[in-house]
Amino acid sequence: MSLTAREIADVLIESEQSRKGIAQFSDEHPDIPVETAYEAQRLFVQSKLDEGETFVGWKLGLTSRNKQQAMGLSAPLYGRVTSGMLSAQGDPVRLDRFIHPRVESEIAFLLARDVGAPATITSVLAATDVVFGAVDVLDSRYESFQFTLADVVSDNASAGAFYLGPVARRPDELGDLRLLGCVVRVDGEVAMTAAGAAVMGHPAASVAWLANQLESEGERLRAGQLVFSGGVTAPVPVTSPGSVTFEFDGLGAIEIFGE
Ligand code: OOG
Ligand code: MG
Repeated sequence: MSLTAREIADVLIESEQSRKGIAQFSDEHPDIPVETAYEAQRLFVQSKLDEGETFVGWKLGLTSRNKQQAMGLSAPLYGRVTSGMLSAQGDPVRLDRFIHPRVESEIAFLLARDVGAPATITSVLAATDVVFGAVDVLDSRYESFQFTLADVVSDNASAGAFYLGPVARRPDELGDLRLLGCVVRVDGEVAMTAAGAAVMGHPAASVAWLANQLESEGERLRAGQLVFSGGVTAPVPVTSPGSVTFEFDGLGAIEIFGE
């Protein structure tokens, strides 16, 4: 018997609330269609909106080879971001609020205008108000932190929390986003380095992919929405004690610590 989107969403909602990891749905149900998974994601996120959170935007997943290799999946996907996921600078990642959090660097776009299809790097940049360096705190509800595309789509692209960096700049002030460098330090030591081009050749290409994808589903990327364009670097587990610092060229630094 195949699972319905409602059944999948209810298991994920319970897992997130109880902070208990679950087995991947694909273990028993390898054929869940991706459309069912997106509907499960919508219901999972709707449960947060029903509790008073607001919808703030989108997150892209698996848009860089660094991420695709780390997770063993090659197709991009999207998830939804709500107000309760936004953390303030200096807030610790509370280890008792998550199952097994990991952090990764991202480039975030705040849109000044809607982005219709066909979207391109140029149309995304023209519609962008400002760009931030950002951190995606992933927390897969799957106990193994492994998943198929349908599993991770249902699980809202492992969304846990997000941090925006201290500096917001217009794309034309930043220069070429492909060359925007990011240095990741774990406990002070340089652990990874990458540049914006790691994300689909240009981070705005990932936002364009999302705009085109949403339009094909009868939705639209809207003015005022925030878009996290996907991990530039591979994820790093959050520990206590321990710190992970993300330095972005021209966009400041974000320091993450577990507590
Ligand atoms: C899935 C979510 C992917 C990204 O930026 O690639 C993602 C995961 O890696 O858990 O957020
Ligand atoms: Mg991410």
